[in-house]
Amino acid sequence: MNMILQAIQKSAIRIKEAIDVKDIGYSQEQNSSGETQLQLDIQSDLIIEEELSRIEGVHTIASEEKEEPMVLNENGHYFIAFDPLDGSSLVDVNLSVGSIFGIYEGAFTPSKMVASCYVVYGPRVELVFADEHHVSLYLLQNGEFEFVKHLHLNEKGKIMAPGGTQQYWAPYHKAMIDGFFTRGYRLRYSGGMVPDLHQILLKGGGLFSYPGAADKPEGKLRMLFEVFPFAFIFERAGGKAVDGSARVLEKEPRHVHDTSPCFFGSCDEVNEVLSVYAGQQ
Ligand code: AFP
Repeated sequence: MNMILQAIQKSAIRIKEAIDVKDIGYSQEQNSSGETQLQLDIQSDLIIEEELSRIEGVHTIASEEKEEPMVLNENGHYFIAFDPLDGSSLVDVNLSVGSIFGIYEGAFTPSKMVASCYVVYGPRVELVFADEHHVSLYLLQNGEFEFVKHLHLNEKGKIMAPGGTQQYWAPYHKAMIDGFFTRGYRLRYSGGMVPDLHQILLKGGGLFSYPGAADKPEGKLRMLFEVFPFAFIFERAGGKAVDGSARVLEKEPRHVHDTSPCFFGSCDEVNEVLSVYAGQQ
């Protein structure tokens, strides 16, 4: 597992360098050698693939940037699913983005998940790694990720990150979100799930929601690449992660790119989601 964490740290440093170059995002320009310049999220995908393919213990990888999983080592036993650069559209407007990893033993199924990790590329580069025992925060300092502290969620928070297109929200969902704001919760939504969930974790609580809605009944966020890794982290930090009626880690995607409605947060807020949604069943 240490080799995987080191490979993720090396990838993060290389992706940060890629983000910092002048020509970013959706350029299709040709460089001086006549090669087409790659988009940042595809560049990030290749960086991670390169670093993970050096580890014999990694059997299969799956990327949000690729249609199908890729077998690297038949003798390996780790299965790693990742979103190389979530929110890449935000780089152009200089907002924080992130990389997300879910680490499994033997198969891409929540019951086989043994660790998860994400990196935030913001004013600083931070990494959060969760295993069975801890949720640990690391800060990139002088080319090294230094351990900072273990993260825990309080029972209740103060911030709200409500995703999805409001005009398509179910009326009971809108009433619930309005209810939180009426009780003084602060709006903290950037459009990037990594910095938004990172803020809730570091501030000790609150609620991130991306519900099913009229335009996207199954939500927008992908179970394997986005939802399961954060669910693993939030549960180990003492919070909850549900789809409105059940733990998201009890779901089985039929296809690697399947999405799910999702709610992450401290217990008090997620319990309110469960009771509001139960009233609609
Ligand atoms: P992009 O990768 O297309 O920028 O989407 C980012 C994201 O996957 C996630 O990070 C956000 O929470 C969510 O989508 C934002 O979705 P909306 O734009 O519908 O609010």
